[in-house]
Amino acid sequence: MDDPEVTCAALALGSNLGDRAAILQGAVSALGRTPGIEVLAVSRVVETDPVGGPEQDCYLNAVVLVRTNLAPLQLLDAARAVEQEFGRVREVRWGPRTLDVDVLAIGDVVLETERLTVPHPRAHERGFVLVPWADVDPLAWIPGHGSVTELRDLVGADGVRDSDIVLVTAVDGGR
Ligand code: A4P
Ligand code: MG
Repeated sequence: MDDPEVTCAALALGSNLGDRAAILQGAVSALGRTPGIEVLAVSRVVETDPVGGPEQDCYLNAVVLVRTNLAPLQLLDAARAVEQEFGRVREVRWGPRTLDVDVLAIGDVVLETERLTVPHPRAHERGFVLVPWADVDPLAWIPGHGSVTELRDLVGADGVRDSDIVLVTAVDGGR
């Protein structure tokens, strides 16, 4: 952590198409293989009712904490590269997807550009984000909105259920 450009970031994973658990685990591993990203921890996996969009199946959601020396837009590009690896096709906004990787927060960075808004503009109001985020980082803070744990308690966990799926930070560690 001597490098002043290294920051911690939180990424949200969501999947509601295909082998959702395998896809989430593959995404964690792919993030860990990305140069400039180190996976620090992964939340428990929750099964969640879809929010918005067309009628669609339930999601699995999780939150990953990483340490990175990538600039914010590079981190977004890395997230999108991982989505692509799992065949993500964007057709309908908020529609079903094999994998969604969103940037929730990057340290205390606040920025709004055409391609990237940080913190994620809807993270503070979504149980499917706040429940796993508070689980993996109870002291997390969303700039401009407050404590993730307090926001989770405020928003509640309607439509968010525990699953027995456990993700690990590295499945192919050392290989
Ligand atoms: N973008 C801007 N800021 C960010 C950011 N912080 N992280 C831009 C990621 N992307 C960001 O995203 C649309 C555009 O947002 C991109 O061009 C990117 O440059 P997308 O991933 O292409 O499309 P999307 O995910 O369908 O749209 P959006 O608005 O990101 O949707 P959300 O807010 O991610 O919601 N219900 C449950 N239960 N679980 C879910 O995971 N996910 C969604 C998607 C809806 N309902 C859900 C879930
Ligand atoms: Mg998205």
